[in-house]
Amino acid sequence: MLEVYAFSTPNSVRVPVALEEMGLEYELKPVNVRKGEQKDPTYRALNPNGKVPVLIDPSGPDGKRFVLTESSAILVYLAEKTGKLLPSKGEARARVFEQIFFHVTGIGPAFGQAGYFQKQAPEQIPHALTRFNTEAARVMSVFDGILRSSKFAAGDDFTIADIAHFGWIWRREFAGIELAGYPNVQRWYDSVANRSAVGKAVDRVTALVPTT
Ligand SMILES: N[C@@H](CCC(=O)N[C@@H](CS)C(=O)NCC(=O)O)C(=O)O
Repeated sequence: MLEVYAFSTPNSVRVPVALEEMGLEYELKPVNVRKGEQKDPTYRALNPNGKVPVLIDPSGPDGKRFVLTESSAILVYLAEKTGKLLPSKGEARARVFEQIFFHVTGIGPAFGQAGYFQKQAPEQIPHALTRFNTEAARVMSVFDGILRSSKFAAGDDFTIADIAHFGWIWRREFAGIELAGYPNVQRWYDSVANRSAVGKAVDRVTALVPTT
């Protein structure tokens, strides 16, 4: 069975969402990033970058065990393995990659840094707060503009581009972002969050957080 090392985090949740949407069975292996388990040498043997998620496919390319890091690379791998949620050619495929790259170079870093400087930095740095809060709001406006004329992130159909965006927008509170000022993102978010596969993945990932 596929194994996913993950925690209740923006990048982790993307992988279970994809697996649920694709109808693949998987086992979730918790890595408590609050306790630093992602830095353990045994975990770093899977991901030298010391971050979640990691996917292990016992039947990877050429039928061999395959370990893959980077949530966006995992989304593409799973889409190509199953032939689902990624158009095979042309503009439709390019639009999916356009959105994934926009997410990983735009929304993801802006949200991550905004949240860090708001909530975790050892000192308040006004310029950093202004810089990353402004950038987080700006990229949300860009995404809202895209969704003004598009049902999903990369066109009329739900794809891995929507899954790529979902993680951080699900965890937007960390970056101090609210959907109130972004009506098209709100409409898109509700439609994605209400998908039964997405709900199942969110429930499974959320359950990884210890209650004691
Ligand atoms: N580009 C990586 C980012 C992974 C990442 O930043 N994961 C975070 C959780 S969302 C993490 O492991 N944080 C703990 C740490 O950085 O030590 C991916 O998409 O997989």
